[in-house]
Amino acid sequence: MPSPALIPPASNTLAFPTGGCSASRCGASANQHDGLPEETMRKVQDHPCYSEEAHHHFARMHVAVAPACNIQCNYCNRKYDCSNESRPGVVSEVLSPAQAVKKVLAVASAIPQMSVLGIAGPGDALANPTRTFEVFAALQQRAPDLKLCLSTNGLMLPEYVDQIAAAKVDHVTITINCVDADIGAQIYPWIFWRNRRIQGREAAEVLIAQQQKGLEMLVARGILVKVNSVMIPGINDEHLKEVSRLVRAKGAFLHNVMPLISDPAHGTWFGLNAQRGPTSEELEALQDACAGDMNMMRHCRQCRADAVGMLGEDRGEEFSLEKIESMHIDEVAAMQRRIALREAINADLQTKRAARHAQVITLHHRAKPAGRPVRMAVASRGAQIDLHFGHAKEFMVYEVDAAGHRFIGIRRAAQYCGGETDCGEAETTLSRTITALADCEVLLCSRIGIEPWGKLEAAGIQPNSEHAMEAIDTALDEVWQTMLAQGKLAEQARNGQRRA
Ligand code: CLF
Ligand code: SF4
Repeated sequence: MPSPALIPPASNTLAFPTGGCSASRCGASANQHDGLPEETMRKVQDHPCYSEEAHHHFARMHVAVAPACNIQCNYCNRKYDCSNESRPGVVSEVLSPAQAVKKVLAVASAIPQMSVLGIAGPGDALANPTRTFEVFAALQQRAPDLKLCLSTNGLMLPEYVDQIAAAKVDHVTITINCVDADIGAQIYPWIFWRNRRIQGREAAEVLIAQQQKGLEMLVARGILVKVNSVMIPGINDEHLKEVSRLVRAKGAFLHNVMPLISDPAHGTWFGLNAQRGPTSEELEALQDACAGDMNMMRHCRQCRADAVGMLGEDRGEEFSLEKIESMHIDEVAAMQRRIALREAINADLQTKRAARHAQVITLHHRAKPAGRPVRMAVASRGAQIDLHFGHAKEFMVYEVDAAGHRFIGIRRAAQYCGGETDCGEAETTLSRTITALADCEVLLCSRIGIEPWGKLEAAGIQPNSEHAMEAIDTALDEVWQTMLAQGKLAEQARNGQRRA
């Protein structure tokens, strides 16, 4: 249990409606945005991590300027990027601040959807404050339309909150894995604090106190805070519900519960000691349990510290230092292009949101709509169904019913069709994908081969490529309506295939 001092007074709470649409359940994106104060909406609407809707339309990039770290997490091996925000086992090349600024301006001129620049490693952004703030200061001057974002373990946060606010950083992620020092001692073997290394429970106590103080100070300054938590079965899984309640009460905007990825090949303490990560069912169940108190992020891709592009894609190779040297960049023209595109996308989304809301209100005033919810998996690069089944590395899973659709999460699958892959390997990959999508009844993609089609169908997952290149939200609703009209959605649960 946290000490009573950690429980905040109610007045500390930043107003955030958990369900703006009181009529019924809208699509997740509609729910998330409805009723937000205008200023918050402005900060969220084109940030791909803070808005599930925005992640289909806007890109982010990270610059790896922060190599050092001031704590040790048992799921981290310092050869790799910070696992608090990155997929373990990934190595990013460290840039100098000047190289980083150059790269940001090059990427932002080539990808007009880019709306956010984040610093998330490869160590901790605030263990490298000079480098981190140098990048932010330069971009504030040269690309002021970009949102600035940073991710930290929180140890040094209280010391830098004023500098963060002065740098116009609107979004901060703090990784908070616990609010109980006994649990913390199982996750953090040591921290480096006031010029000495401290260990065990004492280390966890300091870290937790700093994280909580930093969270309160950021909220008091109107900075949006996302809390990342790594779910470690048997250590903090049950406890994260309490973490969620507490950070919500203190005004955090969003909670991102990420799975521990534990592999002996990564050489982490947890990996070498057979600490397992959660299954996708366990992760989704915890996210659902936390969602009662908190707005949950479910579309995190555990990006690299040098990620470039839409969430889920990595275009880093297009922007090597060598390549950007030869690029011609007109910073002002590029900024104008970004601003114009952003305005057009946001106006379009606003219109769609209003239409969805009107539809939900209409449904609410009719008799309870018939038809059970259906889970559908989608292969996509962004907002449309534009990906071949065999090229998808991941699938977005939605639950669809008469009131709209709700984003459930990302299911990773190795690519079925790798070109060079032999058939035996492809077979294994397909079986893994079928297992990962076992709770889905429909799979939407732009194309699919006959063989995987047959195997998916035999497993009770109906492939559908009729909606290729259509918007995901429209296609989901149309497929559900078609199933309803075909009499497939009687209220009883589907043939034992559903997980929950
Ligand atoms: Fe980067 Fe993080 Fe900012 Fe996003 S990522 S610093 S908040 S701009 Fe996003 Fe990537 Fe998940 Fe992070 S999907 S790992 S949550
Ligand atoms: Fe590794 Fe990040 Fe933890 Fe530091 S904060 S030990 S870089 S996971």
